[in-house]
Amino acid sequence: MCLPSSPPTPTYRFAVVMVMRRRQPGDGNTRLFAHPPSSPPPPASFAVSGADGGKVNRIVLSKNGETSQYGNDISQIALDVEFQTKDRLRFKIYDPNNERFEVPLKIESPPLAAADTSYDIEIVNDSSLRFKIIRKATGTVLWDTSLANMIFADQYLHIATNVPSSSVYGFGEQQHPSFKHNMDHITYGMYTRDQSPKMYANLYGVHPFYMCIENDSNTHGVLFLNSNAQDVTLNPEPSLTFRTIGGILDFYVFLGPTPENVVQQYTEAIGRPHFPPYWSLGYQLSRWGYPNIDVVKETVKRMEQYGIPQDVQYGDIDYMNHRLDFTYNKENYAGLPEYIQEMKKGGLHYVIILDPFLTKDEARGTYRPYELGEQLGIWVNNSDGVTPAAGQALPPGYSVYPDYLNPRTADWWTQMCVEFQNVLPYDGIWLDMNEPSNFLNGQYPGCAHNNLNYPPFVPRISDDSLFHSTLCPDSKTYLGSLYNTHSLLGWSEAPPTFRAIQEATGKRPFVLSRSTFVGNGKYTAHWLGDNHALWEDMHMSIIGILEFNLFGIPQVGADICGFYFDTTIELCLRWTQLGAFYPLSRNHNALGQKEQDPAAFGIEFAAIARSALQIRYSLLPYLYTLFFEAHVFGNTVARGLMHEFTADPETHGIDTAFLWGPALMITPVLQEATRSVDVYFPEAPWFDYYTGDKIPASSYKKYVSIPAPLEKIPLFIRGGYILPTQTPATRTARSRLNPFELIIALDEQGEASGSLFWDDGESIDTIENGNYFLAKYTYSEAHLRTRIVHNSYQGVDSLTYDTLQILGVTSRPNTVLLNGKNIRSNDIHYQENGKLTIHFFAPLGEELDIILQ
Ligand code: MIG
Repeated sequence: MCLPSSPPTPTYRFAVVMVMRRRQPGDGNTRLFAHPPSSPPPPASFAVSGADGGKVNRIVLSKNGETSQYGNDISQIALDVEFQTKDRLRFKIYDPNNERFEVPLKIESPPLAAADTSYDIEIVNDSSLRFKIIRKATGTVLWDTSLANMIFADQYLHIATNVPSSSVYGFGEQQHPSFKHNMDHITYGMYTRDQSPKMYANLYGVHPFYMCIENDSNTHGVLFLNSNAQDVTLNPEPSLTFRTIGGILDFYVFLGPTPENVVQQYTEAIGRPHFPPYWSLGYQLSRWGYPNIDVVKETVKRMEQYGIPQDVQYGDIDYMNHRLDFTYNKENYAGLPEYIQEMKKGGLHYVIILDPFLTKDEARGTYRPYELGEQLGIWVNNSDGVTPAAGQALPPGYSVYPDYLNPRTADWWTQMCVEFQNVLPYDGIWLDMNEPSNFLNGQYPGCAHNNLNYPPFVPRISDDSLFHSTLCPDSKTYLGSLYNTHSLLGWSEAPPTFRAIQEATGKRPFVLSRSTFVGNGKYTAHWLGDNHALWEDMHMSIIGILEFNLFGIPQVGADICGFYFDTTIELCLRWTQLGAFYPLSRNHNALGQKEQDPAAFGIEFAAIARSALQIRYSLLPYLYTLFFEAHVFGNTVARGLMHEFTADPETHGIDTAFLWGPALMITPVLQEATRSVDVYFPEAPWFDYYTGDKIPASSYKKYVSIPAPLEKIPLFIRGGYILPTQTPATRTARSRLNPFELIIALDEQGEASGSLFWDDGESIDTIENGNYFLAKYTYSEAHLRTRIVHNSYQGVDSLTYDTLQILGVTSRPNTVLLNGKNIRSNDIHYQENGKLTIHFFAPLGEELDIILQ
């Protein structure tokens, strides 16, 4: 078998010179042998050491062929295979004689090799030196590469592998037409870039992570931990070809076997998503180009007048003075601090934008953030390592770039943000332009001709340039040349910003970042960048949201109604309905475009927007519980249908619908002038969210046309689940005090289960400190029971339940007992479609016992 790769015929070989093998608990079933048995015996130097302890299998390879295409081949390289956990394997190919750049992301792994691993490795000592990773349970080969065909040169590293199926997802950040990848020789570049989403182009973040559903529906994931400019090609064999221009080949494989397990294992390694403040799950309103504070006030006011839910108002660069970080415009935005205080009283939160560049050209003595930073010497420097790199960005004059990889920079930034809280009492921070963006190509006076700025090979990235709209790769950061660290700058801005909000507000941070890298979800949310007000972009947003859930950044959304271009009423209406179900629900608009907040189009539009957002607000207890599970267990929040119905291949290609957790299916209208949606119903009981009607079993595994008049986004609840909800309000501060309801959607056995996580919504580390409430609900044999798993949040004492909605009930019960007492029959409503509504009153903090007889 021949591996598809480019170049197809390698001009060199590696030979095994040594295998070091250490015995370990997991050894029992691990194969490391020459295969096929008929192959010639290994060379004398091929030896297996029998030392005990340790968890690394090491093979050292030496090159015995010709120089590869781009020269500077490393003559000896090592492959370390680490059995990190039962379901996680790491293999790392590096230069054992010289240190090369490695991504500074700490992935913890136990000191001893894992026992009873779900994987095997196999190395075939023939001329192609195949290295395979095998799922033990099924024998499926998850990874299959020829080490002999690999290229490991100083500025060109190339490795290819067969993958067991073409249901491949992930790799970011790019825009592409389907969630499930097209594998017809498609190449994705990865290098952070200020780039409005454009098909196949490398965008703001870098996530070299993919997930693959094997043919028997087991699923695995793979991280290629590398931050250099790189690309990956998806080939029809199916296979993948990775090319990068630096660092090492460092791979982590996650065995799943379900898609959710893969993401749990991935986020266990790279860091679990942060737990967002409750208010940040409310509706967020933003725009670039509020000319002054009065327009902001009018906008907020008309939202209130129409009763449209809103929790967050943003300040884009308009609030700044001269677009300078840590300033505000005292003319156009006079009174902003007072207005923020007023918003807070009304339950609104204010999030400010900050950019990762500071002008060096303000008059001396007037711009302290720059002057202090200059004194501390904390900027990204030119190649000399001493003079600051000066680009041109939003502020007037030339700007310098904080090198957040430097701990002193991080401290300075934290301090600046904390001090600025005394000026503008913001609640959250929006990190823009942190790719980092520069309006020049390279800093002043341009990039020198050397092998960092002009490497022999440039991966498939826009403009074939490493410095287009950013700084020169030979610039120096704390951890070395930007050549290696460019895609990590935005990532490194996240922790000090997170810390700053904690220090400044004493509350749980909300940070929204444009540039992201592996592990960003621990600190930030993400929005999908500068999209366009086009129907196509609305569809693409679903793909982006599902992908970022795979990347461990579940709090993600796109600019609702579109950033560039003027939106249209119908598009904005449909997008508001869809956006009501983004994990991060934010309407944002570009400078110069006409207004598009949901109160801008008059009363009819406002009513429809209000009803969609009221559904969101009523479901927030369910959404918040999903975020709790994401933070603690690493689950996704928004997930593709294939996460839940992996064995149904039809779901693998669906990206026009998605789920919140396991139980709520969202099926938006994505086309103009369309009043129905073709909904695919995987095999499960489904109930219409609005009516409680049960979808007939004859519709399972079929596309069914569901009416979707303008005022409605079709939604379905999956039988077997219990969703906690709450009467909505226009602010979460108020909705959080309202009565709770349980929606109990029964499965075919008449059973359902679910849970509710609750806390004060804003304190730091409530989960870690145990200051929360957690209830589990189970319903079976017409009997609902609550088990309070944890009850240490006093705020629960004033909260109540007032309604149960049970879907899929076969007949009207004669009596309903609540903790042994009859519920008045007036409070029990049964509909012919099997929806039973029960009104009652019970404290949230006490266990419920409800029996239908
Ligand atoms: O050069 O701050 O993606 O959301 O409105 C534009 C102004 C800089 C880009 C962000 C966009 C934001 C805009 N920013």
